[in-house]
Amino acid sequence: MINLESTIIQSGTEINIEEILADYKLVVTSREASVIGRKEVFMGKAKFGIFGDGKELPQIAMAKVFKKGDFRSGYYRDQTFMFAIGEHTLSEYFSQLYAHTDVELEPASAGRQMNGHFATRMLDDEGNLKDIVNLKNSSADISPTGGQVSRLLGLAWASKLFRNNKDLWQYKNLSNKGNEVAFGTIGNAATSEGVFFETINAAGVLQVPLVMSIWDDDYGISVPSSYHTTKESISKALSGFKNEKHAKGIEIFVVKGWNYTELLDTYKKAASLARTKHVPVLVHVVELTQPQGHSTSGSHERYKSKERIAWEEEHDCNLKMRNWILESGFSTEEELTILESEAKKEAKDARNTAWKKYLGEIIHEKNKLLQLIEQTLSESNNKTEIQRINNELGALVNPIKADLMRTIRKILRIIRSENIPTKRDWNENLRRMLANVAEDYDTHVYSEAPGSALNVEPNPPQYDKGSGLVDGRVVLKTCFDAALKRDPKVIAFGEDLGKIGDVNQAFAGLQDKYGELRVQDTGIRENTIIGQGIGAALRGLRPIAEIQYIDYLVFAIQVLSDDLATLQYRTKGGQRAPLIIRTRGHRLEGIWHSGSPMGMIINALRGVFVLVPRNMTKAAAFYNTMLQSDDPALIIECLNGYRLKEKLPENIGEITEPLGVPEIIRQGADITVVTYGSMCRIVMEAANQLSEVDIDVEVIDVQTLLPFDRHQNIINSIKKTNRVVFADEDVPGGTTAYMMQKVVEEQDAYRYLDSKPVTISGKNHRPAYGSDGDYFSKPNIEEVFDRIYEIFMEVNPAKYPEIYS
Ligand SMILES: Cc1ncc(C[n+]2csc(CCOP(=O)(O)OP(=O)(O)O)c2C)c(N)n1
Ligand SMILES: [Mg+2]
Repeated sequence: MINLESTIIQSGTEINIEEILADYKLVVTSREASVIGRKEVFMGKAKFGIFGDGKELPQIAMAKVFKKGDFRSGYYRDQTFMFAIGEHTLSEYFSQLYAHTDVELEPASAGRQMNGHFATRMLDDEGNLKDIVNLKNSSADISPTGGQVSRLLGLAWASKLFRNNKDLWQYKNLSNKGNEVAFGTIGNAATSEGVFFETINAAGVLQVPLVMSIWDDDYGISVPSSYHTTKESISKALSGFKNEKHAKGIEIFVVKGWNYTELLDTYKKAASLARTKHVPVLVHVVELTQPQGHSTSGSHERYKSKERIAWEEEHDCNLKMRNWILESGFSTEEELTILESEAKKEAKDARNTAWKKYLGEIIHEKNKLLQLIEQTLSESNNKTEIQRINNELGALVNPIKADLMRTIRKILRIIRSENIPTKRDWNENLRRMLANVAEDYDTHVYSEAPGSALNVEPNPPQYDKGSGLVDGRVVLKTCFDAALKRDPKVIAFGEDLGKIGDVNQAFAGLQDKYGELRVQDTGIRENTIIGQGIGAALRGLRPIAEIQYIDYLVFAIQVLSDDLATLQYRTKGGQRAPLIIRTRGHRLEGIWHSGSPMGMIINALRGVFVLVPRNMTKAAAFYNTMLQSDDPALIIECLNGYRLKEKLPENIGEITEPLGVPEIIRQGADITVVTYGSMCRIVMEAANQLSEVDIDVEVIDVQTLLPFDRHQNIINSIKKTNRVVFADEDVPGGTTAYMMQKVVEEQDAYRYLDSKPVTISGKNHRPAYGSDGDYFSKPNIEEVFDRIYEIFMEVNPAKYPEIYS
């Protein structure tokens, strides 16, 4: 008989035997899910599998201290944790393995992510944040190893802001005065990534409630720790970060991953330190194993020695727990065997349920198509070919949607010249299926909720008689001042942004006015500046993260592209991070202070709006627009525009600018130039000079690259002028090629062109230093003049003789 009385174990952690056995059952269930999952892949029922076997026990301990309002930012091994906090069911686990696109059955990603990529749904149907303080939250995983820790910093930092800024206490659905802890997990090998060190350092500097667990199994796929980590131990390597009495750092714990009581004890201490004192904690969980190897892509016998495999078998955390239960007399062999078989049955049943639901829908569709083929066979003269397709489809045991789509398309191709009744049915099926798969795979790149940035109403600037001319930076400063005043959730941070108010002084004096918690300096660490913003935005704040120059955005492209840009897509609208990234670029001085790598940016950042205002009033309008919306955006100010004079609108705090609406900034009849940003001024001046030789240029500022001309207005200009030039400062074939594709292909501009479409861009190298470097690296007024003049030389050589001979 088992004694069900409470038992006291280690450092006063009290736990009763029922709980111990429930924990054991969960780790066994989780292990079984991994075992079955691997088999499913090998049976061809799923494409790829990566599982949490060998890492079960520490996750139970972490789950025990994970409270409502807390956040996880982890990686693909965390299934046991997700089961334990009740935010991932076994059938959801298998539905994800099968890539089921039903969001009810696969709420993490609706079939968009590989298995083991967890996420909770944080938004309601209207796209509003739920009462996240009463939910156990997991931010959405990404596959790039280590990529999750940048966002972890932000999730933890938000607690600090919520605790220390009393103006935020009113948002009771977001935070309970900053008591929330952000729990991170990362593999031992992934700690070699630069962003891990950047995050640890920033956490120590910021003193934020972050508990970073390292699941250490001594390997990263086939590569052992000796290749990854100094001293083969990340906790040893990081020991200089350790908290000291008079020097704040991070707390470091090392614990064996198979020791249940030690784990409970350690996580209790770690969470308490983080929660009560906002001390960042690192928990290095050692001696973990990987019983099935890394993933379904290979077997670990290829790279682990026999001795290592034997050691892993012996130190399997589930086995160790079992032995401990028996040795402690908490249960008997017989009882554990029963419990284990129950656990296994639960996993198997969940597999069966999930598979049935997944396949059931497709088989239903398949049968409908087979019936339709029967009918078509009776109508068509192409019986042999149709019969062959019938046989192919009929033979498929586990069809996928692509098989059905292929069938429909092939049948329609075969009957293309026949006028038979079922043709209409086939076309209907095609349309229905295309709509379904578009919904499954091609939605939620941006917000589709009422809060989409595309729904923000335009509000133009108003000027009264007293509106004087001021420096561009003052226009921005007035806008930021109004935003900070309006909403306590607005925060701004970046290198040199706090004390001096950014290198161009658009935040000058605002730290004094709103305090360090609202307007903050950061270290030089672009990746985690963005991570700070993503985490804070996920938690309902309205961050403006500044990257000092666009050229340094390259350091952050990874997190922007992998994390921020994919967030809404990879959760099918289950999460959003309306982060605004502020930066400046285009023209100034030298290789790293005048870049305009817009092609790189727009191609890497689908999912983030990219706005390229030509002056600071436009920039201010975009900040206001984005602050009213659910979507993230990158706003690139013109580096040479801070000292240019602009009229200060009296309604600067309210002006908004619609996204994807180009503006004609000069009317003209002969040729259309499509451009943006700093190039607007160059093109406008060239246009003035061209008018002197009787060439009347229409200049269009596209204003936003993502989205681009949503209402397809540029074509109307080309219908009038019949000629088009795309101009910018990017490399040849960069964003000018993108704009050309959007206009010539998508808007069918080729139909109206009387001359070949032309691109004017920067040179094939980064801009050289100095005013001459600028003149000879970027398009200049004379070059724009000449390239446009050349077009007219071809049109009318008599009127436009060669200038240079
Ligand atoms: C940035 C990046 N590089 C490489 C990979 C391929 N990859 C996936 S998992 C992995 C090993 C990770 O090992 P570790 O961090 O120790 O985690 P474990 O799988 O051992 O738990 C690698 C190299 C990746 N996903 N992302
Ligand atoms: Mg590892």
